[in-house]
Amino acid sequence: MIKPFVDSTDVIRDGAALAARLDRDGYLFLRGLLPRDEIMAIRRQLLGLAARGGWLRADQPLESGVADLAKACKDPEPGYLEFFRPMWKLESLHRMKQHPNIISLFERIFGEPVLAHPMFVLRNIFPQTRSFDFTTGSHQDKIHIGGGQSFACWMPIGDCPQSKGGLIMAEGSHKRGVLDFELAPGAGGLEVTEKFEGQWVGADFAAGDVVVFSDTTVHKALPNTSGELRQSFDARYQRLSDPVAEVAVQPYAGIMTWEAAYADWKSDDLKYYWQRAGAKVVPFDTSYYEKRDVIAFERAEAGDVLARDTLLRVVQRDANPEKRARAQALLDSLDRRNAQRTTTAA
Ligand SMILES: O=C(O)CCC(=O)C(=O)O
Repeated sequence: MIKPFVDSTDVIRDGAALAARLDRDGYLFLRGLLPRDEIMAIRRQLLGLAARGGWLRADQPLESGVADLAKACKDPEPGYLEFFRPMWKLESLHRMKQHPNIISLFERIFGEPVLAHPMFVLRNIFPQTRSFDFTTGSHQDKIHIGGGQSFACWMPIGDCPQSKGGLIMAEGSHKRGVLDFELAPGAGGLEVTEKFEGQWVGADFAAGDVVVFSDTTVHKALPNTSGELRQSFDARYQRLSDPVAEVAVQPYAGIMTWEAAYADWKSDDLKYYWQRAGAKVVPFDTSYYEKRDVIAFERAEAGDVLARDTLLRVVQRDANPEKRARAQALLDSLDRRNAQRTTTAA
C-alpha cells in the first residue's frame, strides 16, 4: 500500500521546518516548486528529440508522448545513448537544474551556500510490457553519487500520475547508512536486499511538483503502465562547503565531454560554474561499485543475463582497462550464449 506523501508546500519559506521534516522523513514533497509553463516548454523540446529516435507513436499527437513499444530501449544501451545525448546537452535542462526556486530552497534548508552538482540524470522510461521492464528498484543514491551528504531533487517533465511510474519513498529509511544490495534489472542496476524501515509514500505529480530526498533514503519507481514515455529529471544538491565526488562534476556517465555538451549553448554563465564557486572535488568512493562488479562477473560467468547492464556500465565507464576488457569478454560470451539459446528454441 502506498500512502500519500506529507505535503510540505505550506512550509516552503521556513528553512528550519523544511530541514526538520527532511531529517524526520528523509524526503520533502513540494507542489509547484517550478513554473509549469517552463517544464512544459522543456517537455516539448524533449519529446521532439524522442520522436527523432522513433520512440513515439507517429500516429499520435507529439504532446501525448505515447511511446512506440517496438522501439523500447534503455540506458546504457548504445541505441538509447545515441538519442539520449542530444537531450542531455540541452541548455534549458542545465538551466532548470540551477533554477532560483530550487537553489533558494536548498539555501533555506542548509542555511549556507549551495552547490548544484554539474552531473544530473534525465530519464526516458518506456512503458512496462511483458518483454520490457526498466522500473527502478529500491535503492539509495549514495552508492552512485559519493562525496559528502547530498540531496536529490526529482521531478517529472510533465504530469506524472502514479500509473506513469512516479518515484516513491520509504519514509524514514535514511537513518541507517548504506544498506546491502544486489544487481537488479531497472535504472541504476541495483536493489536494496537488507531489511529497511518505512512505509512507502508517493503522489500523483503535476508538472512543477518535486520530491527532495537524502542520499540514504530508500526509494524506487512505480511501473510505467501508462503507454506514455515517462520523462523525468533528477539532480543533486549539497552544501558548497562539503566535498563533492569527481563523478558528480563530470557529464552523466561519461557520455560526452563538457566541451561537447556546451557546443550549442547560447550563453556562457553556467559553463564550468562549480570551478568558479570553489567546489571541493574529491575522488569517488568506488567500493560499492567494486562490490557490484564482483557480483556481476560471478553472475555473468554463470550465464545470468541480469549481469548484462552492469557489464555494459563497466565497459563504458570503468577507469581500469583490464576490468573493461574482462567485462567486454563476458558480455560477448553472454550474448553468444543468448543467441545460441534463441537459435535452439526456434
Ligand atoms: O526516475 C527513476 O526511475 C529513478 C530516479 C532515482 O532513483 C533518483 O532520482 O535517484
